[in-house]
Amino acid sequence: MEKGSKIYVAGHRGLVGSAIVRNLKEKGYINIVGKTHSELDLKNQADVRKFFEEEKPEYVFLAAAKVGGINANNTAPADFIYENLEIQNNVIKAAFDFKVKKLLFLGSSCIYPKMCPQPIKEEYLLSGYLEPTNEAYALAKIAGLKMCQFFKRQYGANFISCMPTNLYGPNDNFDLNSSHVMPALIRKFHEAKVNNEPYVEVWGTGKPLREFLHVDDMADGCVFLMENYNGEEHVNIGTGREVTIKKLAEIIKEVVDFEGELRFNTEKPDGTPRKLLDVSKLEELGWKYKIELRNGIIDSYIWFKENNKKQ
Ligand code: GFB
Repeated sequence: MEKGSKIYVAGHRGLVGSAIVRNLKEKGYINIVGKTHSELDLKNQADVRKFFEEEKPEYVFLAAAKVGGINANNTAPADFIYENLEIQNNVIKAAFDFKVKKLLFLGSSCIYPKMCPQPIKEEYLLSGYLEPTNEAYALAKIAGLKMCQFFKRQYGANFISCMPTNLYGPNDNFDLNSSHVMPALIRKFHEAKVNNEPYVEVWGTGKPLREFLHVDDMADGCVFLMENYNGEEHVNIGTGREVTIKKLAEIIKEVVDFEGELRFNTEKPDGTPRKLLDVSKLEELGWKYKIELRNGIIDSYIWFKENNKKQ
């Protein structure tokens, strides 16, 4: 990519897309295009094709998706599979037809089998059953990464994919029904502290292990791949480190400075027991994460307090 190349970041207002835009700007890219949902509905094929025909982006980061935490995924599987397939089909095919030079498709670590060996290597994809709570989203993402592979294999399109682990950071969704665990617990601990409540409810047993990557690190890794990687196989992006949900809750409790207790609600699902990415492929290519978990949580909490006030 040249510094003046026209780069379209699909989903530029979301957690992932906004971080990619920040990273591109920091690196001196000056010609970045974004469209809000009301300006361009990526589920509408005709509108997407018109946009590509008129704007002719040279590079595309496909960071637009219907996303959510365990509850949203588990309760709206039809919406998750259909909307994600629509968005990615429209953008990938338009990128191909209107001769985009390179596209990066973003997926998720939930594409891997529930019980696959840990840490998870890229090659473990499709070696077993998926985790039921996010099967719909995972199937859409698997279709997207395979579609990129097949456009590369059949037509030589330079479409690559990366699979980030659980992400968090500025512009996250802090809605308690649809969010991921990190923003949910930041909000819960903050509100419990402000309201002097005796405890915070944590879903599940607290035993599942998760790996968390700050979205600024993820964005840096995505731009690195766009600049340096042209392979057919997708690439994992993560830290290679994991914590239990209980430990995560304890760290957030400390950061927020809440003095009450944790209560685990085992009526709520745990989801997959463990999903730790093997990030050796990306490290061998020359990229590694920088933001340690506690510092990232402090950063997210500051962002939440500032933006919560504005609402
Ligand atoms: O982040 P999360 O919603 O998604 O939940 P997944 C992770 C773990 O945190 C689960 C527990 O074991 C939850 O039960 N947890 C504890 C909570 N308290 C809470 C809470 O207040 N809210 C939430 N949301 N969780 C998602 C997938 O799975 O991961 C998506 O559904 C995507 O497809 C995403 O891949 C990265 O890590 O279980």
